[in-house]
Amino acid sequence: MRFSILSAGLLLFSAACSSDGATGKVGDHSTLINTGFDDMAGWVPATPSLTKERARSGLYSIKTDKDIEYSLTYRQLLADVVSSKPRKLRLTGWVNTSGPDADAILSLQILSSKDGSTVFNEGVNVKEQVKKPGSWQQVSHEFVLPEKAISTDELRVFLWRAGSGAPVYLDDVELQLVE
Ligand SMILES: [Ca+2]
Repeated sequence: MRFSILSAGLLLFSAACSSDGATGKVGDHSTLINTGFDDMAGWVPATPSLTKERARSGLYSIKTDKDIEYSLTYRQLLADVVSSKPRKLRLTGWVNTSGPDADAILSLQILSSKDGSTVFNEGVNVKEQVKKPGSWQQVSHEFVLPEKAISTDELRVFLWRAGSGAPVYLDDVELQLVE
């Protein structure tokens, strides 16, 4: 699935996702990002996307709804996430939808550091994978990155409201280096 997100808007904040300093090296299936969002409260600008309405871990998750098109967003240079050129990344998250019409895309995006143009933009359609509203379900996808992605490009991970605007919650997000 491809879609265009060029106007990410004001709700894009740099999220201080925790990462394990012992990982992030090529050669194993390293965990590059691993967060349950609970450490972020107080450290990021106030945003309605960071919510205590539902949580799989701790007290917090992030959400999209009728007023939040883009969730709190992870933004980091590729070079600061992984030490050499990644070819394949696995993104995993736990999603809780508020009803059968709730829809969102768990998105992985790479933007050019030169001009902000989109180098890569794919996502996991939550509605296609989550069949039981109200319960936490895991979604996962492996993204094959294009050869043109370079270390100075910016990696973004976020939830994008794609459908009705009914709330969709995301918790316990992990990004792994596959190869
Ligand atoms: Ca949490």
